[in-house]
Amino acid sequence: MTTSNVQIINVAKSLLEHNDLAAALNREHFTQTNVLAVNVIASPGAGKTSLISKTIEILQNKASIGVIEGDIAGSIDTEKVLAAGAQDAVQINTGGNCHLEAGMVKQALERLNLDQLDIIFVENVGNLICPNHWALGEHIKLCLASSAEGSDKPIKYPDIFAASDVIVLNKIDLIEFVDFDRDFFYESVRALNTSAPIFEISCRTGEGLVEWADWILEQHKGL
Ligand SMILES: Nc1nc2c(ncn2[C@@H]2O[C@H](COP(=O)(O)OP(=O)(O)OP(=O)(O)O)[C@@H](O)[C@H]2O)c(=O)[nH]1
Ligand SMILES: [Mg+2]
Ligand SMILES: [Zn+2]
Repeated sequence: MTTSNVQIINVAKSLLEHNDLAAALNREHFTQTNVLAVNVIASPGAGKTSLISKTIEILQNKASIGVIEGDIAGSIDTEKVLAAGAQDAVQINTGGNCHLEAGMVKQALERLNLDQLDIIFVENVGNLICPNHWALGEHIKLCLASSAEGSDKPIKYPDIFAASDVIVLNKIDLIEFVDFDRDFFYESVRALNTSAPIFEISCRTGEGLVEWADWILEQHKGL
């Protein structure tokens, strides 16, 4: 059987191209309103909501922070960031989708007053794989790892570590309990990404959080 006349529609490619266009519009919207957009990507439970909440608390007198929360279901994380002092927050329930897409963020932006915000954190669905391929219009792609997941994550999920603008290692208070090999982690990250700053933090003890918060504030000023 010959396949020369078979027409193939590459759905995945066309969906991603469509997403990239929507992401570019979101990004323009963020930039025009002087809002720094941060796409927070990590596996489930690494500490995304904890990092966002702590950052809001530390920057409470320095920056007005909004949050877009992406979850399969529920609004627990939105309640947490509002309790931490977020200026505004919107929950997206993806209904099963394992990543956020630019169109979802566009809908969330219609509910937020960007003129009142300096920084928006978008907490992506817990997943180190496909969120990397779906641009949201962010200025900064943040890869959050935690010591409890093990030091081999950069080796196993190289794409997200390679593509990120900043890497945050959370739960450093647990390093000694979970046999996290810090040197191996750094070597693996640097083999993939030579330029992204790496911050070590603990949302439990507060270690490293002020340095991280200062850096993100500087990124807003540099927009
Ligand atoms: N020991 C320790 N626990 C932490 C730290 N940061 C977060 N946790 C705990 O880790 C658990 C998950 O934290 P979350 O901030 O909810 O993680 P998440 O990435 O938002 O989780 P999902 O939204 O469910 O994917 C919670 O029980 C936190 O209290 C830390 O630095 N050290
Ligand atoms: Mg969360
Ligand atoms: Zn996905």
